[in-house]
Amino acid sequence: MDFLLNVLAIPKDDAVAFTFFTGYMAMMAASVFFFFERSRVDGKWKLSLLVSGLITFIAAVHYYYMRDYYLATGENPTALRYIDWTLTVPLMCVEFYLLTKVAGAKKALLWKLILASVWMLVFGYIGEAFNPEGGSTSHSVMYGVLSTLGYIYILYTAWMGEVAQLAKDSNNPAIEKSVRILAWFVLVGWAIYPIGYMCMPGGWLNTAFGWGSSNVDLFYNIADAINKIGFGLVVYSLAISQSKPSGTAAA
Ligand SMILES: *C/C=C(C)/C=C/C=C(C)/C=C/C1=C(C)CCCC1(C)C
Repeated sequence: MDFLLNVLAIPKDDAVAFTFFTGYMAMMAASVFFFFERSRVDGKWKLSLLVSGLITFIAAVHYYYMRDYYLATGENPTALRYIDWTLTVPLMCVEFYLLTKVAGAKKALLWKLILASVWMLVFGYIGEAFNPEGGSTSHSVMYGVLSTLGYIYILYTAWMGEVAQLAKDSNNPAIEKSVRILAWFVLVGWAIYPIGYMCMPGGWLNTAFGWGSSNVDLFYNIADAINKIGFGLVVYSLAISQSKPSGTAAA
């Protein structure tokens, strides 16, 4: 084990570095899986699977660099993190849109979700990147709250708003169920991110429990693996269940 950690340049007691490495591996493996399985689903599902693979692939590339950045500086790779999210969170909105398109989802819905996610991320970035030296509680709370407004909008849309309504109108129990599972991911899985955010200097969990800023990355890395791969797998199993079986003739 020591030798392995040496080869990977991961300090022995550094759980954060370890999650950067395993996160990278998991995202890469998931991408290969989604890209290959794309050929097994019916035409109308291929775009959804491509998007699933792009989400994990974009994350994999960022994890490769974030891991290096973290090992070299010992600091949070905040800019890389937010570039990753600014690309991948809107793509997760695209997944909602593609699933509800069968019930007539309009482009306007997609843009509203994308706008809300960009809102959420811009204020989250300001909160983290411009946190004054030593940390400021008022700064982190103010931008955390602003960011949360965008999060609540997405949450509302997925559970009670347009997305939920369209899923119902699809008259397809499988689509309704999948949209509901994705909504659960947004409610539970996405809620891990604000926990990480509050570990930065001056954040509530930092001042209350002394949780240091390396926990920011720990929470973000765990949340990313759950949400990005989880979202993709939900879409994948729906697509497989709605596709005609093929290749039985060869048996
Ligand atoms: C693949 C990446 C995903 C799904 C990232 C999601 C990020 C969030 C839901 C972040 C939310 C935040 C708040 C609700 C408040 C504090 C600042 C953020 C940006 C961490």
